[in-house]
Amino acid sequence: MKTVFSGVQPSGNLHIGNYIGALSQWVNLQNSESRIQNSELFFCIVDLHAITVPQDPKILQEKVLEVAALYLACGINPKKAHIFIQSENPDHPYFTWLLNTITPFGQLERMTQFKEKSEKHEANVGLFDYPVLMASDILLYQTDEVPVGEDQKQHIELTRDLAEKFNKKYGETFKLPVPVIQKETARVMSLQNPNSKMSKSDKDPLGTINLLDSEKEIREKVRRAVTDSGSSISKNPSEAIANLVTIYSVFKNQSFKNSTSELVGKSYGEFKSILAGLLVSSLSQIQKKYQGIRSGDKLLRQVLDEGAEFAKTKSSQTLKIVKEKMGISA
Ligand code: ATP
Ligand code: LTN
Repeated sequence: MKTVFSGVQPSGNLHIGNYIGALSQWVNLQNSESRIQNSELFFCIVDLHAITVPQDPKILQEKVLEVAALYLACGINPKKAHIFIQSENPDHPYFTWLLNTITPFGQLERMTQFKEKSEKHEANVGLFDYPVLMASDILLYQTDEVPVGEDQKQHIELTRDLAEKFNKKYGETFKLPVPVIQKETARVMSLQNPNSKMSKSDKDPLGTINLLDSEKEIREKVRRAVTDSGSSISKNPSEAIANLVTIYSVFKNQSFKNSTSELVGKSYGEFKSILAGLLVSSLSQIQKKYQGIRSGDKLLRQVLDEGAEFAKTKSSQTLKIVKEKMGISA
């Protein structure tokens, strides 16, 4: 039995980078024939991570439900996967405290995401400890695989280090989880700056296409996406164009190579209008499902309650063993 765990922060609007780097991969894992029988899948909405940078409490509550509904709208099936809200399972912060006691301070100081985020926000202790909470999420379920975008690789390496350290100190307890990162699509870049990743917290709204953007917004953002000094698609497109072709490939469900051969010679203007049309039609399907799910939040609540209940039965088994090994009364 293989366990898969991943999560997204409800810290803003989900965008096509989240979809391409994470959600679409989760759906593929969920639906792959070889896995259906013997996988346990957990997809979490990590609200305790989200509050490591400032959030408006009312908006956060709404975003949690929005992200959960988007999981379903993008194709996560609650009959095949357990969807839950991180803060509804108190084992996560509890285990984080235990793991903190074996985490080297210097290793957290080297985390690139911490360095980047602490330049933008006041660095609180929670932001510093973010990777340990993530390690707890993963290790509590004896996870084998963690499907994520490239930016999370360092956090998963830390998770493996902590698992190994715990095993050495207290005896064999944890499996070592591996990151599952799709090479071609691991890092979708901002439409305005091909050197920085598309991100929920990007201040320039034109850089990010959100899953719930209107047709007008999608067309406008694609039209204004930066290109390069050329005028038509070449065999070896530059970074900015390659990023747009990557997005095209994922929604067209074909390889980057096939997309480039299909598009070569097309003017940037023509390509952009094809890409915008594809995004509008793909995202409108997700949006239709999303509206249906949100119109009956009771069902969503039921999915999240069941997810949390199941998650707790699993995590409590691990936590019990960990506490015994560490000499903490159960
Ligand atoms: P923030 O900007 O607030 O840090 P984010 O947009 O990076 O947020 P996360 O919640 O941190 O989103 O990421 C959720 C998942 O989406 C992770 O697996 C992450 O690797 C993936 N992801 C995020 N941005 C991208 C991107 N631009 N390209 C590919 N994958 C991405
Ligand atoms: N830090 C991750 C979100 C996250 C996560 C996890 C991903 C929190 N816990 C456990 C995979 C497994 C991010 O995407 N920013």
